[in-house]
Amino acid sequence: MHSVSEPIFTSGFPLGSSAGLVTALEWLGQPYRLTRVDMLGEMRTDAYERFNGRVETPALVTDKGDVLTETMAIALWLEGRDQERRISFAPGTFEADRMHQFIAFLNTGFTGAFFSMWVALESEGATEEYRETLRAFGREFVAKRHKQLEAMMGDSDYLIGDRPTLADAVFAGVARWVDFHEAIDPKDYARNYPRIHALRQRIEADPAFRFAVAIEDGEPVTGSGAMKGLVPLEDVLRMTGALRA
Ligand SMILES: N[C@@H](CCC(=O)N[C@@H](CS)C(=O)NCC(=O)O)C(=O)O
Repeated sequence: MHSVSEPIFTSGFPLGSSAGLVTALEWLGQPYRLTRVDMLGEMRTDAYERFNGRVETPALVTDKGDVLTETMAIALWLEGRDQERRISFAPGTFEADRMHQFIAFLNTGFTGAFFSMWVALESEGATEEYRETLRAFGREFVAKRHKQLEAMMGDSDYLIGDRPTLADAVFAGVARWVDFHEAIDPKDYARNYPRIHALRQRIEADPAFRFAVAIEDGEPVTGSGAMKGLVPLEDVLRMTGALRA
């Protein structure tokens, strides 16, 4: 592995959960770079599989050149570098424990609830009946997880207290999937999940999240200034030893 000057994080598109941690990187304000990953195209290569054996985003190349995958591991890596506690809380506090609890729920039960809907979309050759079964299963689970998350939330502006943290970032990356999959009737969304609805509106209007989405969409954008440049995926694969040519 080669040492790199700043950590490099993936922005997986379309609609990657990575947008959540890009938002967190913007809130954190420490120098980083991004590499855009087309999950429907350039992610499907042997080199990418050597980079991340699960063939997924997100992934982080640390400042030491190591490759770290899995949302929760990357969130913990960021937390460890957040000495000013911009996006996390002091270790050992109840707020820190609550933040971990939210991140764990969001990254497992909440994210997983959409799984069958992604399968319905992507399974080639499936019958319409099979797809509808998957979608119906997904709608049921998405509603269940929304109900549970709504009950876990308090009346503060963000998931824990009055400022955004890593938990809100992880939330923002996946909460938008509900629209894409039409998993919950828009009429029911604000009425049944008012806290979730309000949190989404707050974060989706935040310049950090808007930056993350613009990067996903390939639009020229500056952001907070912490993002020091886009690196072609090929360069990232080469510098990590995944591309051997
Ligand atoms: N457990 C992983 C899951 C990551 C994940 O599901 N990534 C999705 C995008 S949000 C992906 O890469 N999907 C492509 C695929 O599965 O083919 C994590 O939390 O980081």
